[in-house]
Amino acid sequence: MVGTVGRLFVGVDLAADARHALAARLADTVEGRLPGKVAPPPNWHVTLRFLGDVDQVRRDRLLMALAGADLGPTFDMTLTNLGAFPKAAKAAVLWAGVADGSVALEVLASRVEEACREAGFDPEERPFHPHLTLSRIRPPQDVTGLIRDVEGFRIRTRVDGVTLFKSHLGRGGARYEVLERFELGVRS
Ligand code: 2AM
Repeated sequence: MVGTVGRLFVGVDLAADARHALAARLADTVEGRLPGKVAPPPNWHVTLRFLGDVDQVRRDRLLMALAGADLGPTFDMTLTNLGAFPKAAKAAVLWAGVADGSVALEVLASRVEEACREAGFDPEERPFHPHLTLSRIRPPQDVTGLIRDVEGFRIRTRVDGVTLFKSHLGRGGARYEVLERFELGVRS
């Protein structure tokens, strides 16, 4: 794409205490046993809208649209239990799920989607499944036992902003650069 500024997505960054709590839970239960390409804790986030390669004009329009959007109030979400896409018996993506707060996240994702459309992006057709990716597994594996071993945690954390990230893909794995953060509960 001409004039691309990179591969962008909008997500919810995880607060440091929740990041530490989840890392501790994994260390206590399945240390060293996560299969596939494991996402390091600094990379953990919940994607609200993946944009792919974006040109400068649309990036700037999106920054304006998100800055001017009413993204709604802050809210709490609870990270709980692991799951897998497409299914635990043949997992390609291992994730931590969202319990309380998943409806609020869905509403937030739809507000972000509105801003994306305002900025000229095509509508997102895929349904929103809030999740926090822990590992990408090729070829897929059965993670049923592993999911069971981690079960039973609840990590409550506040969602108070959304972040526009730039994804840098490299041989050492992905790195996510924060381009801009937009606070919830603030109307500009
Ligand atoms: P994932 O966590 O489910 O893999 C940065 O790559 C973020 O954008 C990740 O959270 C990833 O979701 C998401 N992402 C990457 N490629 C995507 C695609 N083609 N469609 C939707 N989401 C994608």
